[in-house]
Amino acid sequence: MDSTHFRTCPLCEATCGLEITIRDGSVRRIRGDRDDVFSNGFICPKGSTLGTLHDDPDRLRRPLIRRNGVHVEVDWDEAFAEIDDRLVPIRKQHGADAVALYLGNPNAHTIAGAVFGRPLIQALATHNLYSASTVDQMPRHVSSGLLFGNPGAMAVPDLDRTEYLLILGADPVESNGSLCTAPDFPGRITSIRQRGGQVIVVDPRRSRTAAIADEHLPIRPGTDPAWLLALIHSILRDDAHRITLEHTGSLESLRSIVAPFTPEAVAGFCGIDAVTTERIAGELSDGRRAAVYTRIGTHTARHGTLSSWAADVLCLITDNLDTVGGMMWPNPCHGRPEVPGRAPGGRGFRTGRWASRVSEHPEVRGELPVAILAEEIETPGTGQVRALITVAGNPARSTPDSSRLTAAMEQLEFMVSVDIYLNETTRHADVVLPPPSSLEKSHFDFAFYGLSVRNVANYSPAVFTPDGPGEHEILARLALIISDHGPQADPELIYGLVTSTLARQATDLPGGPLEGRDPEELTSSVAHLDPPERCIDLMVRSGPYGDHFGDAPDGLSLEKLIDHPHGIDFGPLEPRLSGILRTTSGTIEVIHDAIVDDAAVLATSLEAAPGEGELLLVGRRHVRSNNSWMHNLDVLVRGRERCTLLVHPDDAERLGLLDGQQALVSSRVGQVEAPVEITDDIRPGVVSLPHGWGHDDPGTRLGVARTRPGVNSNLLTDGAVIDPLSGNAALNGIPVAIRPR
Ligand SMILES: Nc1nc2c(c(=O)[nH]1)N[C@H]1C(S)=C(S)[C@@H](COP(=O)(O)OP(=O)(O)OC[C@H]3O[C@@H](n4cnc5c(=O)[nH]c(N)nc54)[C@H](O)[C@@H]3O)O[C@H]1N2
Ligand SMILES: Nc1nc2c(c(=O)[nH]1)N[C@H]1C(S)=C(S)[C@@H](COP(=O)(O)OP(=O)(O)OC[C@H]3O[C@@H](n4cnc5c(=O)[nH]c(N)nc54)[C@H](O)[C@@H]3O)O[C@H]1N2
Ligand code: SF4
Ligand SMILES: [Mo]
Repeated sequence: MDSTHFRTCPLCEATCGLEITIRDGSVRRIRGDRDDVFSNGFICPKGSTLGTLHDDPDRLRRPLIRRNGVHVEVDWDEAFAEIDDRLVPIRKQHGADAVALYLGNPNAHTIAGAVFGRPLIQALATHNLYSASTVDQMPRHVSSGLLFGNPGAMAVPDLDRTEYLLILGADPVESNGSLCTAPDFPGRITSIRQRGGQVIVVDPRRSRTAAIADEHLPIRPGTDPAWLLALIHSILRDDAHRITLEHTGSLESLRSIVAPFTPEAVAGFCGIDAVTTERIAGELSDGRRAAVYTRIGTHTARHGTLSSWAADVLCLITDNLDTVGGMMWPNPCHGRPEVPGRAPGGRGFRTGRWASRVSEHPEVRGELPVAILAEEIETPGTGQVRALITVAGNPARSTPDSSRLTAAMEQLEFMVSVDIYLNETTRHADVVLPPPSSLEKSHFDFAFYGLSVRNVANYSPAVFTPDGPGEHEILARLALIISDHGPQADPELIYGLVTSTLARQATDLPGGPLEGRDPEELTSSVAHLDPPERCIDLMVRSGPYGDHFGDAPDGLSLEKLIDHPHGIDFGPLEPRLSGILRTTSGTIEVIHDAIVDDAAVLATSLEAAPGEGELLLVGRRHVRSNNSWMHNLDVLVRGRERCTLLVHPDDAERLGLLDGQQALVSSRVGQVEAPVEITDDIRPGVVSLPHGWGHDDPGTRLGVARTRPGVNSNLLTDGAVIDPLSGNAALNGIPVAIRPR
């Protein structure tokens, strides 16, 4: 007997609906759910592999303990007891900072990561908190924090209504989009053109996204902020009479920030001529609905925050921020409901409340840059990192100068990893705790409904029953061990804490729909549910579309979500600036010393024209890959080698490289050997290697990945190059030298 299950794909940010057919306890077929209110049947090659992932014999089902260098399977009690025996004493003897935590990307895709990571962070109370955010989107949190006082409120392009989309450093045809949740992003780009709009892609490589756009501008890597400032410069010069910035003085200060960045001055630096820059500035400001979308290529750069800030300021001065077809903010169903009549504003945004011990990098959102984790492990002294917990992360492949971090991990006194594979990172762990597979977990996209191009919601129950603890229980038990409650403590202690906090947030919101209600009434009405579901129900019922625990009986609840397996659509985005503003002034705050100073630093490099023979390394993604961790599925890795070094024919000739030949690529920090793929899709002077490969380390359990290992591009990226405003690593525009092997 077949049974059919509908669920949201948890693998990337696109949140596609899947239709999963089960027969005799295993997955027969996965296809796109045609009735999904948001994805309408769209699926990519990864979405259909959830069954293969679930069945992968290398996926860990039982905890591992490393004994004499070899990982052996143990039962859950033994694994938690080992952590209690070895981790707690380190913390007691050397203090809270001696234990570091690294949270990887899939935490944004699990309920456990969204809700039960917080108690673990609180229990650890360490300054050594790291995550994939500082090799990813932290610049955009900071620019949103500076401009709107709200680092969580990152504006997204209103894809379905814009008439002009300027994309910098993103390749959504491969990645399916990021910080912009839009299933079938490629289709939505094509629709912009079909309704008469234009799409411009700025990328050193003619990506597949560039190939379906109206225009491709092959910019020199690392120079986007200069070009964006030149666009602002051009608009202020021509259209200043139309621009109203609320803060008197902002316009003059903005003018002085962009003064050095004339379209002429940046032309040689960026590789985009002044006429083109002036034209794009004109198109952005001629009154059409336009959005400026920046992503990985611009964020993972030395001036990532400045780029992200400039992109939003461009939209602000052209009346394309918080307007239909411009950059807008979603109103997620689990978010804080808007309170009518409440004055906009809040406590503002601050970084640098503390600094890292060795290089004194400021904290940002409670985190330190992951690029400095290695030095915090290596450098002796009070606060030295002696133990590490990783949850859903592979920093040995995803962070810069990873050979240094790998060596540092060997030096740790103790390491725990919560992960489904024994890979390049978790092989260093003394204890590995495997959560259930995706199909054994329920799913709800806490992270992505706040970044989505429509306001939607979908809840997916688990398809299979796990035979071990859920990921939320693993995190809860870790938090209890850290806080010295021991390995046998009841995780209900943590669940209770989490739900009562959520309930109190709802009942304490001044003017909110549940103000004055008894938080215990709320928690007891969800008490019969599983812990993740209690949180979902609490949040959506108190949220903007919620049933408000009886006050709005037709409103949203978990039950209603369960009744709608294809999701619920709350409609297109609506202007809501006052709902997201948390600046102390209650207005958008454009000018900040940190921005002024960083633009001045950038201005000094405009003079330095590209050197003769310059070679800059950039990354790329492929639709059949997902960061470092889906290379163990034969269906995804079979076929043509994808971990290749893209080289322009002119460079290949100059360097004496032949197509298919191995090349030695070296940077300040390391060297790799990769096969050359000659293509005029890449700008001369730029080479590209994807990240997340290099699966030939000893001691891993990745039988398929090992046969197609590829090389680790983060052996070349330089941990010393960090955006000082956000702590984000620069992973693109890395100077390299190349020679044939
Ligand atoms: N050079 C270069 N480096 C990059 C990038 C780049 O563009 N270029 N991109 C950066 C970006 S954007 C990111 S987000 C980071 C990613 O950095 P990481 O998050 O450190 O790396 P991932 O490869 O996503 O590893 C995810 C890990 O989670 C495990 N996992 C998968 N599903 C689950 C689950 O449900 N629960 C648990 N507990 N574990 C799970 C996988 O086995 C894997 O070990 O890499 C960054 N690194
Ligand atoms: N298939 C697949 N999908 C994924 C992932 C994956 O690994 N594989 N990872 C997921 C994650 S964690 C994330 S964060 C997103 C990322 O999603 P995207 O931001 O779309 O990331 P990429 O596809 O790497 O595209 C980055 C582009 O930036 C270009 N670039 C490099 N340097 C520069 C520069 O200096 N300036 C400009 N303008 N462009 C530059 C590169 O050539 C590349 O085409 O994708 C997510 N989706
Ligand atoms: S695009 Fe992303 S969410 Fe959609 S099926 Fe592919 S991996 Fe899953
Ligand atoms: Mo990412």
